[in-house]
Amino acid sequence: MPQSERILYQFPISHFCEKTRWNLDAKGLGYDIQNLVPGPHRRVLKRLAKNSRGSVPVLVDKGVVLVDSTDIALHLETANPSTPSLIPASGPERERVLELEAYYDEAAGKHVRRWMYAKLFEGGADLKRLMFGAFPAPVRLLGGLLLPVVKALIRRQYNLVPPKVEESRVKMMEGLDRLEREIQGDPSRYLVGSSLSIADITAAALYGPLVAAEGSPYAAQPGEAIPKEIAELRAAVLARPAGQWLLRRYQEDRRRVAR
Ligand SMILES: N[C@@H](CCC(=O)N[C@@H](CS)C(=O)NCC(=O)O)C(=O)O
Repeated sequence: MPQSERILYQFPISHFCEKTRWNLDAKGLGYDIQNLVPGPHRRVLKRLAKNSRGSVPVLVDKGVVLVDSTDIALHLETANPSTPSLIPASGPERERVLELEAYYDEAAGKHVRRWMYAKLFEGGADLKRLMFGAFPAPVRLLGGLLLPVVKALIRRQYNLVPPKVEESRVKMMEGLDRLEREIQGDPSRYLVGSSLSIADITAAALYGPLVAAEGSPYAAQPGEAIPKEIAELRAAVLARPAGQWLLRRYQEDRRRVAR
């Protein structure tokens, strides 16, 4: 199939988009990427889909428009039965996979994002590179100029106020505690059954910014200054079985490098 029949609309920095890229890669499906600029992206998405929520990832698969990473995963599974299965077709394993996927969308998706943005902002991280580094030079330039506006939008949209940021840290840690219970402390185990599922992909991709595994879009660049609170929490997480599990999923199951 020509790749342009499947197009992923995304932000390069978004961990929900990393979840969908990993989902597509694990199923061996080709796709083109259309990077969007945060802010103006909403107008592009509205043109694509009446039911747009304004969020990415959005996948257009042979004319079918899917506006949420969970719906994308379900669609890819039914539309491509001969590719590796990431969601069991039926039974209790399917229920467990879908329950864990929904749980990590929240515990890791929403809460990692809020905590990370808050600490990146406070710690003076190079947001221009993180948010716009993958764009062509003119967009990078414009992104740099618009950065204060983009930061204000993020602050408001994700409610980056101290009590919420602290609540998110607690929820992220609860998610890691649950991960350790599910894998019984063994970083070599998958969350459900004996093979990779969308539950593993969801947890590993959405905790991605926190652990910054090699091969993830969040891997540290040479000479990059990492805000102190992020460096400290990252080290504490990597010292735990859950952190080792997250690294292993990238090392062993993420076959394609970040883009
Ligand atoms: N439930 C959605 C969440 C996606 C999401 O929150 N995407 C963020 C980027 S990480 C986004 O597009 N934010 C911009 C916006 O909503 O305007 C999914 O699973 O696809």
